[in-house]
Amino acid sequence: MKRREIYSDLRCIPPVIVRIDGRNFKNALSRMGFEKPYDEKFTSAIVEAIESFFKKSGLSPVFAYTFSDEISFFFRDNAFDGRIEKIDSVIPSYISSAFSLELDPEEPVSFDSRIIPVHEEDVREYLIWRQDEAWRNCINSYAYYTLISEGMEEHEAAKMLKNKVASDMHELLFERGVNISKVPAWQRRGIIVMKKETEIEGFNPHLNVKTTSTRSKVFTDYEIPIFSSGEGEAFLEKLLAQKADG
Ligand SMILES: Nc1nc2c(ncn2[C@@H]2O[C@H](COP(=O)(O)OP(=O)(O)OP(=O)(O)O)[C@@H](O)[C@H]2O)c(=O)[nH]1
Ligand SMILES: [Mg+2]
Repeated sequence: MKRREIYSDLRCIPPVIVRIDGRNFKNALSRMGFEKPYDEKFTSAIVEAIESFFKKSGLSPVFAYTFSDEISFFFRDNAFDGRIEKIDSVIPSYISSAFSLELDPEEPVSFDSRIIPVHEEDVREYLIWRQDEAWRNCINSYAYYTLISEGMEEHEAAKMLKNKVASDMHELLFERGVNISKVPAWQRRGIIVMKKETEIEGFNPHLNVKTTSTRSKVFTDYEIPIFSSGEGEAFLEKLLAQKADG
């Protein structure tokens, strides 16, 4: 029977990005009563799940980028010897279980998973692409739920927004008192979770000397820059200079 496990030798070569996405979260999050378009409790639970992954999964992503119900992890090391089945099952299942324990153990959730092989120099382009999607998603969902809150039917709101460009939606929202450029940065640009090395000052009583050691701490950044800007370029340069494990 073992020889029938025909996919178990499929492997990828690092570096890779693993992107997971909540399955059917539109309905699942509605059922759980989360606020629309953005709910802080939902986003906190996603961030807690990612932080737990960094601390306890035994895997060492360089960073994670998240918005809405998706998370991208960047790996430089050869997690699970590159075995596709392992990567695509263990990572989403860890996040599903951490997320459910954090939020509502009565509501099981699942995430799909895909692996994107990249070169180090592709990471910026990848992140710019996902952040553009975060922004599109932000402006779209604010416009959609603002129309719904005015009493418009779902299909009418969807029809009204179809084929509208970002500047039209900006205008539509502004007329209704929502300044989209002033909503929290994490909603417009997404969130980065990473390990950060910090210097710890100590004291060695035997030698009677001050000591310094480095520890890595998981750090979540809710105020990230626009990746395609100059500030964003400097931010990513620093982010990618981080070691995978420390
Ligand atoms: N209420 C609420 N919904 C959210 C929030 N963040 C993301 N979502 C929902 O998550 C969905 C994510 O989009 P998709 O991944 O394309 O949709 P999905 O329903 O998860 O469907 P599949 O991923 O194809 O299984 C959005 O449509 C939103 O409805 C939030 O903070 N609050
Ligand atoms: Mg989804």
